[in-house]
Amino acid sequence: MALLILMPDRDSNDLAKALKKTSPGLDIRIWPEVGDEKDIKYAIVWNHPAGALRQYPNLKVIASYGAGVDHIFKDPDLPGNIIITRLVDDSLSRQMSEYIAGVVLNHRLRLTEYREYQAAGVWSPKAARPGNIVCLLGLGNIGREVAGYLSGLNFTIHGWSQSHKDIENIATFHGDAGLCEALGDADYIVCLLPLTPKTADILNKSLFSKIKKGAYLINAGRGGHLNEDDLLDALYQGRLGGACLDVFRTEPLPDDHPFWRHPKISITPHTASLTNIDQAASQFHENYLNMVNNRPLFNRIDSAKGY
Ligand code: NDP
Ligand code: OXD
Repeated sequence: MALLILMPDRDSNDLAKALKKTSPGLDIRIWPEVGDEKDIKYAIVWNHPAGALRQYPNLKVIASYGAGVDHIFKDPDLPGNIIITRLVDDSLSRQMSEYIAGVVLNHRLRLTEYREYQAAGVWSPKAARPGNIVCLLGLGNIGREVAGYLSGLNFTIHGWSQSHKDIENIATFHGDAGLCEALGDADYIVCLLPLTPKTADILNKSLFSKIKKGAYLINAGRGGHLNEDDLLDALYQGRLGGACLDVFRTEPLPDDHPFWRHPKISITPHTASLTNIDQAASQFHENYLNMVNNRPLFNRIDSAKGY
């Protein structure tokens, strides 16, 4: 019985080392040096090639090397009847909270603007931007933590989710009917949704038509949430005052992409919140043992919902 690491664009050796530290006896195979394919029962994946998971006839569990699982579901040739899990950990939520707070405060305090004035030798004091309402699209493990962090900084939080939520100090909204109200008069719109057929392209012309004029967009969910042409249009029309994007339809962002040089767009290279290898290794190991001992696995995905 063996565990496979299948992450073509990540350093698999670091994860293998962390797993070995937790469990020296574990039989770990690093793709593409898989050995006997029949041995593989548990696969840790990130951006695996489509169809690759079909090759393991005894595969029982696919574990995402991150919080998101869209990279798994986009494989049209995924084997059926398999348990899919994802990472849920404090470190992911904490990093995201700091990232979102950093971006919001940077915009509110005009820090990037002053850097530009500095480059031009201009002394131009201005008051901080007044807006302090943040609308979080997604109130899951990460969204809820971000909400608490920002409300501790005295921001007013609106949160939107699929199902009804009751969270202290947050105005909550849910479902299609609640979206318009959640966006309402928000100064910052933050996407922390999973990418599913229902949320794909959600940051589009129709949503931008419902927001407060000049609001600031932060997308740390997935590139597939954003209609890129609609964003460019909304920035040009002034519907949006600016945007900070961490995730993109194509990553790395292609050299000739218009976002690179857009004066109202800030870019970070999918680093809002990075998987902590040691925490991940300990979760994978625990769930691997759950599988071996026929115990229920934690952080399972509901395949019908897609997250
Ligand atoms: P969760 O599954 O815990 O939460 C998802 C949230 O989105 C839930 O509140 C859910 O509602 C809501 N949601 C899902 N579908 C809809 C819908 N159709 N309409 C309204 N709300 C919806 O995920 P996490 O919080 O752990 O992670 C969220 C995403 O963040 C990940 O999927 C990933 O894409 C992204 N991410 C990005 C990172 C980065 O570095 N940029 C790092 C880590 C994650 P409900 O609660 O009712 O189910
Ligand atoms: C994740 C990510 O989903 O890093 O964990 O995007």
